[in-house]
Amino acid sequence: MKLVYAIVRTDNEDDVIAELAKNHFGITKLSTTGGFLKKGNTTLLIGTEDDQVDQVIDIIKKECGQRQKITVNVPYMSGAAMVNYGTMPMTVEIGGATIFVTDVDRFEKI
Ligand code: 2BA
Repeated sequence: MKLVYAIVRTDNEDDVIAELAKNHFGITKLSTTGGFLKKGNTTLLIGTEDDQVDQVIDIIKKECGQRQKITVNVPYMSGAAMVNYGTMPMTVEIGGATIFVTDVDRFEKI
């Protein structure tokens, strides 16, 4: 058995969850925050059999769409510490999903 962690944009979560649920996958949704942009995103935990992992990833791919470039203002500090704080524009890629697949040693519902 595997546990899939999928970090998706909050905009995409409803579509991904609906399609996974339609295909009878169990899902837990966590409200999370990206460490870089400090914006809300959604982490889905999906426990599934090994031979269904590709189907899970295909659904996530289809519902999350292509990655796209956006420009965001990220904080920076210049000069002496604690003196000059500001933001600077930076282009980052968002969208799609970040997926980790891990082995599950034991799974029980009690
Ligand atoms: P954030 O950490 O808020 O990152 C948002 C986007 O900013 C990233 O998109 C990436 O394009 C860019 N980015 C992140 N760290 C960067 C850095 N140190 N320098 C320059 N640009 C950077 P994604 O790669 O699609 O990641 C989307 C979200 O997935 C991340 O949100 C984070 O919550 C999660 N994530 C991505 N990689 C991860 C990893 N290796 N471990 C755990 N979570 C991860």
